Amino acid sequence: MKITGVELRRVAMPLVAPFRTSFGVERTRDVLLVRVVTPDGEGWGECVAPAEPAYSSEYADGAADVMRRFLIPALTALPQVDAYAVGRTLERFKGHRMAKAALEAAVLDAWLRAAEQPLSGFLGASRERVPCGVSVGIADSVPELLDTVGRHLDEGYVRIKLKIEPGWDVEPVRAVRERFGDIPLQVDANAAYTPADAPHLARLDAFGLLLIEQPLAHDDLVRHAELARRISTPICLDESIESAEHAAAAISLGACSVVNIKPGRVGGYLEARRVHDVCRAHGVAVWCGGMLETGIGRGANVALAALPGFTLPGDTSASRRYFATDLTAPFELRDGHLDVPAGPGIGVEPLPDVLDEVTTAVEWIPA
Ligand code: OSB
Ligand code: MG
Repeated sequence: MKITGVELRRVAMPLVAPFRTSFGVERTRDVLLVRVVTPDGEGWGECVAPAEPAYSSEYADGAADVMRRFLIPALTALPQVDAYAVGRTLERFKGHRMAKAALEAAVLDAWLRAAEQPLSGFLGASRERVPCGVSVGIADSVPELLDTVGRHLDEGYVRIKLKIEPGWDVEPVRAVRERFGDIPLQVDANAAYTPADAPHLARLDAFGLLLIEQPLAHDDLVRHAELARRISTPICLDESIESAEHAAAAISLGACSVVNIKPGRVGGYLEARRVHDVCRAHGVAVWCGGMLETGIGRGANVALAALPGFTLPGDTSASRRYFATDLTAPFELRDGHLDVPAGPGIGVEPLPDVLDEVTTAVEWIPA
């Protein structure tokens, strides 16, 4: 397969409600989509880099820049490309994992469509539907939070994740436990705490949480390991794990006992599968994280979440939790689960009318 050219497309996707975390508030997703065109067909990828470099160092304009300057020319120069060639070819460029992941996803989609194979089967999925959790942002008040959580439980979500930060942690967790009892509950700090907060974080031990996600800085595996010895809530890493090597290091240090896998954060679905394999070999549970994806990224995430090591519900929520109108046919929750797309490639494609309506910019980069 030879690449004819790559389209970079920006779409503005208003969220149904603002999403607040310890690192900022998101109201509209400004998504960078990648369309890879080949003589054998085309493929789509979604770049999860947010508008601002506040979750990690990547941001959408930066991802578009590194793609058009370096990554895309390296790929279009290849006489032949397949999904494995993408990572190999781009390896000499440091970092920029979200940008690389989006290109690899689009090539994977085109390549698997040409071979008429679904992504789930290619990755080694063992299920046709996946259980879904929902990530609940920091609220303005506890009553408002309880309303939101109650609504999600009524919709059928099988696990609730609360975003926390200093000043919004023990109180909301206690309120959710008191109102909703023994539901599967976990929290995500997005690196908002320091090692000095260990005694405070130990107060969460009383609530029987499934896990606490990324309490400390992304580059501090050693002190996550120290914290793990001081609290009984299992530590899950998100921002700290950018590759299978990071996962192996974190496990051998005792820095985590659970890993959140986001394909964008680790540089693509092939590396995401390697992270899964390393964790599974060590008996470390994994689950599929999310970055408020449209249906394009969601379809691929749901395929990944169907692998056998994904033993905890993911942040793979239904389309309507994010958008009034998704880019693809909507993903709908049935009995707390999403169906894994069965069609070739990622199994979904943008609806042309919706795509036209939300597009803010298009750029064609020929080979
Ligand atoms: O830390 O998991 C995170 C969204 C954007 C950036 C980081 C995170 C999140 C979420 C939402 O928690 C997950 C989702 O529903 O897509
Ligand atoms: Mg997280």
